[in-house]
Amino acid sequence: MNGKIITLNQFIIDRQNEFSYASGELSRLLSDIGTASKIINREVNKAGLVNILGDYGTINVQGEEVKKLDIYANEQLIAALSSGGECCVMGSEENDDIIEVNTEGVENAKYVVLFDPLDGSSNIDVNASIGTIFSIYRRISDGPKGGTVADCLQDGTEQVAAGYVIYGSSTILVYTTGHGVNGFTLDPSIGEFCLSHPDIQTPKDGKIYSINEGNYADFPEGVKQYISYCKEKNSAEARPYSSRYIGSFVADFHRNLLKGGIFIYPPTAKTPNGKLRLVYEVNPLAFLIEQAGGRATDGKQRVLEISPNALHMRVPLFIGSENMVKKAEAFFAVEAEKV
Ligand code: AHM
Ligand code: MG
Repeated sequence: MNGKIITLNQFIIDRQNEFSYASGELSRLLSDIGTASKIINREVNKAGLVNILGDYGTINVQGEEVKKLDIYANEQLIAALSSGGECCVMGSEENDDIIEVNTEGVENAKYVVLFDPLDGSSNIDVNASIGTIFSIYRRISDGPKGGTVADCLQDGTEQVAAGYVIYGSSTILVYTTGHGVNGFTLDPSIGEFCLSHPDIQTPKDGKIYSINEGNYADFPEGVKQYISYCKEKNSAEARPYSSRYIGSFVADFHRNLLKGGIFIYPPTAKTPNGKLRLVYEVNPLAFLIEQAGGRATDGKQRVLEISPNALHMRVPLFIGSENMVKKAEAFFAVEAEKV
């Protein structure tokens, strides 16, 4: 790079001509998400001060109620997206039902946004990375009001944009509109996301596997065998691989995206559909990994082609470097056939 700073908003405007449909609105929507995430970031950075500033549920010195961070993040995103005029309906991990937008002129709003406002929130108390995940679709309903459940349950292949923000050692926003993947690091001194990771491509092979091995006893046989394969000594194939698992999907995904690796949340005896949610956790990161040259399946089929039947539907997930995911699928398929 030539040292010139390109901010997120500048980048979005420069790339606006990549989408023919309602490009100005989509640009504004992405920019609104960027702004909301800066506000969330500010609160995330204060998380460790909670006992000083006031416990959750209490009134702080400014007379405001201290909210749990995931609730706070949810409210920020809903507020930003409701007032922008581009979003007709939302779906969030924090809300059982869809969030209807009722602002004036909502019948003209063209986009649908699904999000997990603060993923990996069990990591907040220990100062490990957490993130916001978002997914954007075109509205398919028409009518005099806001969007519908059907707008929120489109196949992942219909996404027009998706991304995440990771609140880590730095705060990074990564997104795609189907024309590659770009990452922006927040410069706190100027309050802007600046292009830091242009055109991210994930390695075809990696040396990291990420899975909650504590659940090993409940894993399908094929997954157990794949784990043994990852641990096996084979210097020609750079095995054993390293095991890395933060327990925060965005953080595990981001590391593997940059370094190469595989993240698995398999079906288990206790959770036959895995844990992760298709619509606002899995699909956005599946869109990103495919755009970066990687692969995302439920062990058998491309997750982007699974039709959601409920807002909070779960799916098993194998995501990451193409060759690693294919290898894991091969183990998974052989053992599945034997059952
Ligand atoms: P959450 O949405 O309640 O935070 O749960 C999702 C998180 C993911 O970030 C992470 O990959 C996964 O749960 C970890 O689950 P587990 O603790 O079962 O390994
Ligand atoms: Mg989550």
